[in-house]
Amino acid sequence: TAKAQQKASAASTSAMIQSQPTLATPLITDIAGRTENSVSLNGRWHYIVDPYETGFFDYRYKELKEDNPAAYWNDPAPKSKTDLVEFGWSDKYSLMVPGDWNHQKDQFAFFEATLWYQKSFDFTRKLKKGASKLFLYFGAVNYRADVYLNGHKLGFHEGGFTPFNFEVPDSVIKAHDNNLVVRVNNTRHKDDVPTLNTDWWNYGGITRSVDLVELPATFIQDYSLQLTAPVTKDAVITGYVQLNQFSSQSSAGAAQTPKNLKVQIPELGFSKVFPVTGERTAISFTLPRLELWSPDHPKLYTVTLSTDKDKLSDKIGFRTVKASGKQVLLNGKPIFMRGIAIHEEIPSEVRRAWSKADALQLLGQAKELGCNMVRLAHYPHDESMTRAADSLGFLVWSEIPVYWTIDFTSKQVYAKAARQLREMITRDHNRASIIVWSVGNETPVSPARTDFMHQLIDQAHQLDRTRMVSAALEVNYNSGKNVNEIDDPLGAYVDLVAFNEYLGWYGGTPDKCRTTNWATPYNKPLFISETGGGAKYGFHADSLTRFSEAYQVWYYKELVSMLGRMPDNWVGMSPWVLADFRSPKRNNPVYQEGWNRKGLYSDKGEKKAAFYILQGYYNKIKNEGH
Ligand code: GCB
Repeated sequence: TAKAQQKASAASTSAMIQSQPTLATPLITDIAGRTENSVSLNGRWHYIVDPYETGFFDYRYKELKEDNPAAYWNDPAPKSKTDLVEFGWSDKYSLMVPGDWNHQKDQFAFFEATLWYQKSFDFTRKLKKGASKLFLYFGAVNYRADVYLNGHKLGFHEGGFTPFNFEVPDSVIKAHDNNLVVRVNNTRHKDDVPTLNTDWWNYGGITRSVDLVELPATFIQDYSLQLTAPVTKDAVITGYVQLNQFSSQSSAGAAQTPKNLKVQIPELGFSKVFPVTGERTAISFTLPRLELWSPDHPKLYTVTLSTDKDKLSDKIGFRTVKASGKQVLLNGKPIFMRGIAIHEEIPSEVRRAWSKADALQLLGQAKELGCNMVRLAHYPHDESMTRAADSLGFLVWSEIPVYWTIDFTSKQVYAKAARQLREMITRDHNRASIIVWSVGNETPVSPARTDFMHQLIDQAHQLDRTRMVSAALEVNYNSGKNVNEIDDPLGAYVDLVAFNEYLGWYGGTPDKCRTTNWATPYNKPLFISETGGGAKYGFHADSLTRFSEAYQVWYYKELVSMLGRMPDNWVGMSPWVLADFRSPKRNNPVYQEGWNRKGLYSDKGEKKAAFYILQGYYNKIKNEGH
């Protein structure tokens, strides 16, 4: 069929793009657990602002050859005093990594172009040369990164919110004065993911950590350990451990491949050895007396994986989650999601969040609101966020930035979306907190879009069969009907039918909620992935006045009474949004000034009056046992 063909060609496009040598090598899971052999490259980096791409193209706008001395990735030191050099690095021009460039200097507030980063570093090998591999790992760079070490191009990566790594050849690294240069470009393009138009700030730069990681030649590339079933008797854990390379016993490289893999959970006195059966070894074992992970009891176990060559540790929580009929079952019991949507931003400092401290601040605010769930909108957040959610006991919705009107007819765009999906899942598929992978937000219904989204859903299911897959759908909430049906055709493929509604904010006033009801024809759990209205903190007027705190209070009060009439498959919500956030689309000069004001916290962290309405509601339903 046409669909199958489209599917096959999308898959082969993505396979082709993946195998291009200039792209990142397969992602390594659990860089956080590899600290022993890794060197952080965070800190001050030099920069050059290059809106004309002078460091990349010659004056005829042809890409500079790798060894051209005018290319910014090469050493700018003149060889003799007659040499003409028109670029260089100076401490006078430096930026912190990680960190978006926008907040670091006023001149970069609106910058959307190319900026080059440079760092010199020394490197002391810890493992034996020839018996180890070296990788450069980037937590995220928005949007495109071209990475050069000592004049040699390691590769490039596109996508601003997912990690990537490049192998560093032994021939390239030096003991002293390594010259690492990254060309970062955050220009928006129609055929990127996200596309030209979003309701958030396009922060640019090396926004997450950079590490140089040394691993044994044969190392543990990826693993997944999940509680499968049953949860009442002995817990069954299944999954896999994947090595970066495997040589069958008959081939020449046999000596490279470890024979066994060991899985240990010291706290449970568990230790088991599995024979390595290929690049990916299936793992299955039972654990008596396992304490399950849940928001009320976010129990994590230190799990150690080792071969005779490699060893790593991770902190993993074990739980099951699935959509079943009208409910979402966590560890076999129905759960209700008291959620909130969060952007990856520290609004008081007008910057991207990235650190553990940032994650604790945002999740701490969500805790105070009474939440047990967060929707990480609209792109994967830093790994410190999902790790903090694991340890604090939040359920997490994690999403790729397939947002609004990306080009659903393009195979290249599909490949970009699919790669980000794979990177998101590979990084975080051992986080107990994550219960939903979302493949997008408010995508406009059309046959091309539904095929595109359906393929992403299939791919997410293939990559991870242990979690729900969803997408935030749109619904016409101004239809005037008293039952609004969430009947988007994508509902047939998602596990959780999720929709955004702004009844009483976009069009009409909140009293519209009094006559509106919600339903879906799909026999699946129903989730409100967004709802909210704006208010400027400290603006007090009557409740009919837009942007007043009283209007937002009214919105939330009407919402709460409407929720009393939700159908019995309603399993929770994540209102929009935790805190005011920067958006170039919000230009009311009195109340917005470049901020989306739908936060329950202001940009300074003050609680708006509506905060207490939602908090009161969450506390009430929690006390009722939800
Ligand atoms: C939405 C979008 C979200 C916007 C929000 C708004 O539906 O999903 O990204 O920020 O509405 O405030 O309009």
